[in-house]
Amino acid sequence: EQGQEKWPKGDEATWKAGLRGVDSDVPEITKNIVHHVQTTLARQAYNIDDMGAYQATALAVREDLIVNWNETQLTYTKKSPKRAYYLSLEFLMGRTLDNALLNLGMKDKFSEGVNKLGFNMEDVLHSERDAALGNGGLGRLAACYVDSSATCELPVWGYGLRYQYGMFQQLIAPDGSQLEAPDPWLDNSNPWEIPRLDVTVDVRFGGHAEKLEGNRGIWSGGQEVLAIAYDCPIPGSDTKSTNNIRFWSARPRRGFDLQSFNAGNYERAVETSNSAANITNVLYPNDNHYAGKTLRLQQQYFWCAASLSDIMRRFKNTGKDISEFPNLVAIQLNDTHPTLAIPELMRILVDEEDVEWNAAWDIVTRTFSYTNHTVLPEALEKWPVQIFEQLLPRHLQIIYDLNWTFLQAVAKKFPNDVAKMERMSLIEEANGRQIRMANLAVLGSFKVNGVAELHSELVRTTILKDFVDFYGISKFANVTNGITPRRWLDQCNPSLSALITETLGSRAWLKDLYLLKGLLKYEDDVAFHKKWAASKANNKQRLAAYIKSTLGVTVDPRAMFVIQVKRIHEYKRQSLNILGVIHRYLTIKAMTPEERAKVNPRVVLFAGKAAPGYWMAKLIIRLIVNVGKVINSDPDVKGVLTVLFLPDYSVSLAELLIPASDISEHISTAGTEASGTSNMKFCLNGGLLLGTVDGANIEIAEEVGEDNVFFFGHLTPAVEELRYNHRYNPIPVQEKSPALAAVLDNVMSGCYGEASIWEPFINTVRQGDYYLISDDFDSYLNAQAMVDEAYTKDPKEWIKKSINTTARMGKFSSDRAIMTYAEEIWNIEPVKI
Ligand code: B1H
Repeated sequence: EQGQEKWPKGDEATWKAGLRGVDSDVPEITKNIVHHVQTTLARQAYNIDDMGAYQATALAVREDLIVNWNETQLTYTKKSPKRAYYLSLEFLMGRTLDNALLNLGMKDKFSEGVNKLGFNMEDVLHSERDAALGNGGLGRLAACYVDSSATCELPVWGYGLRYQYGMFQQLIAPDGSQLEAPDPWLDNSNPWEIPRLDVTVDVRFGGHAEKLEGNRGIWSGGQEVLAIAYDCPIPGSDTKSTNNIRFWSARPRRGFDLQSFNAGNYERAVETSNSAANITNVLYPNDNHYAGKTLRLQQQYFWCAASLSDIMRRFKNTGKDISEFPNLVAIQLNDTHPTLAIPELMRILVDEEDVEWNAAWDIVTRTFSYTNHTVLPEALEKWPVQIFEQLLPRHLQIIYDLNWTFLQAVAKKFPNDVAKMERMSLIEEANGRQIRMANLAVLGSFKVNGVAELHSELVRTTILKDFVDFYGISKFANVTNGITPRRWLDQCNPSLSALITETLGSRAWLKDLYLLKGLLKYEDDVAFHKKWAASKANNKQRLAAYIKSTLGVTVDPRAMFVIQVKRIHEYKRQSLNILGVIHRYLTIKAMTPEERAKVNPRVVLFAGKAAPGYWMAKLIIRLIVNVGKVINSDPDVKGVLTVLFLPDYSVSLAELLIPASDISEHISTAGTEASGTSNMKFCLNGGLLLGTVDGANIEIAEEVGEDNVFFFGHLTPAVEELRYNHRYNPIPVQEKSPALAAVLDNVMSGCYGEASIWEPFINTVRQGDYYLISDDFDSYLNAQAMVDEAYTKDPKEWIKKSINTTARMGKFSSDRAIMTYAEEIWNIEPVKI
């Protein structure tokens, strides 16, 4: 193609023009890609593959990010506005290249260059590995929030940990069980990080703490670990404003454990230096569950200490008096994971900055605010005093001193209420002494927020009720979660994004999501309906092709796609979904061929990871996989029902799945899912919602209209009594729901594998049924029947619902959420770059 002499890749002239020292009119961008191929990667046209093209492109884009980053940071330094810091142990970033190209508005230009060099942009983009430094919703929320703060031009930095191993890779064994493999995501080097080998902090562990007069202390001895900063630029959309996430990595300190070296104990010294670097080795893979591992506490302190030292250093550079700290710094605690920052700031102020105790506490409590993300008791962090004492002796003293004053105030306000004092104390005295991190977070913060209206109300009336009585209601707020429409529509759903832009006449909706309301004008427009449906069909085909290539299974894109993707957890009730699928299967099998022909064909898709130690969640995965195997190979339901578990759910897989849904399921037991954020992503992409009256589902229904969502199940206030009845007046499943009883019997009949495998799961439903499967089952089936009817009876009406859903999702932009944090909690303002 390229002439007589076969040039190996793309356009020969373009490649040559890009080489060092050659003048040409090839666009700068293209030249820069060639430059990186040639000099950074030391490769050439004849030995470069998609991965190399990705790396060279990323390195070129990185330069633009860094230029904007520098300008942004210089502006902040010059203007020294109040800044906010988002402390999160998780940032679930996913891929960066596509997002950066779109936010910089340079995707077309780069695609052109990449094409000229003989590559396809889609393939290049897919060569990037996900950065999976998070478990699920909490970590992805942090990633959406940094995108929005850059887009809204707010001076916000994130602080996190640079885990060597992110979220594990999920494999499914032949018997359907989940297997976990490590995720060495840094193996190919990461073009999106800037190592700051000069930005370091010494972090102490162990040793001993002495108390001096006036609550001051001295902490010495133990071992010190070095924290090294890695910066990750976060571009805003259509602005120069480029923020930062600073990730800390642990290194042994130089000259570390000198005593051992000197004593000739080289091996011991090397061992301890290894243990120091271990701190940032791995992300703990638990979602909504507290594990209580010593290394996790080390991670938390390492990260808090490094971040606070960095924030303090930056504050001091302004030359302001320490009493001004809260006027220039706001720190958001993403759940209780960074709560140690509270006693750490006390320690810095009192022990190192010579601030008097009460003045220090005043500074602390005007700096921090805390977001609660769950009311599940098993997720609340409580650290055994014993572990704490070993690692952080000075912080334990500080916590005791804070608790002493605090409990006196409680006793004064509520005299003779010993039970209340016990509940509010920072120390739990039962089952070994433990430090209650949520209580400490509330004590040290000026604002506490939940993540959806219902959840914030539950926080106020259940787990933090005593604190509301004590502090008054105004300390407790709600900020409903949001998602970034850049990644979760523009990037993941190009066909719908293009249709919206064409229809509304501009891309302004990407930064003001309420503008989507403009689509309502076309809710009955036949031509628009056609385009809307074509986009959905296109996304379903794209997903079907992925399923074919990864699982070898053919699914019919004309079938209704039903999707439930999220962490596997009993409270999220993937179990209810799969039991409902079995009911559907048995129902279809009992039909005549004529009846079967009238059934709405469905493809039911599951994906999600179970925590490696969460045995029941893993059993549920195994059940889903095995039920799928039986159903997918049964000729009686061929073309009518397909059930698949897609392995290794990730941000990138979500970007493929979400645009392809006709309906998605968000079916947690009422009152258990704090917010949910994938519910917002599905609805933004025109998928309808089937769910319980829980979390942000409620606010989504308020916005899109209750006739456009499919609600079912008991409401939150009923849950407690139902659980009580399960314990003390149990009714057999057979009486409550014959349909469910038949499904459970069917599972125990052995057709999906031996009954003994499933028995432990089936027993949780038959006895105890903590998550109320039996109470909600019939209502769930009923909602599914309504879905079928709506989908098959009037396709026009369904598309109209879909358009309405997308058009009314404006509230759920993370721009709205982050502006609420900025205005109502942090008191910070946008800074023009
Ligand atoms: C959420 C967590 C969580 N809530 C502990 N809590 C973790 C708790 O590693 N840990 O110890 C990790 C994660 N994650 C989720 O937060 C909620 O379940 C969702 O409903 C919510 O949408 C999301 C963001 O607010």
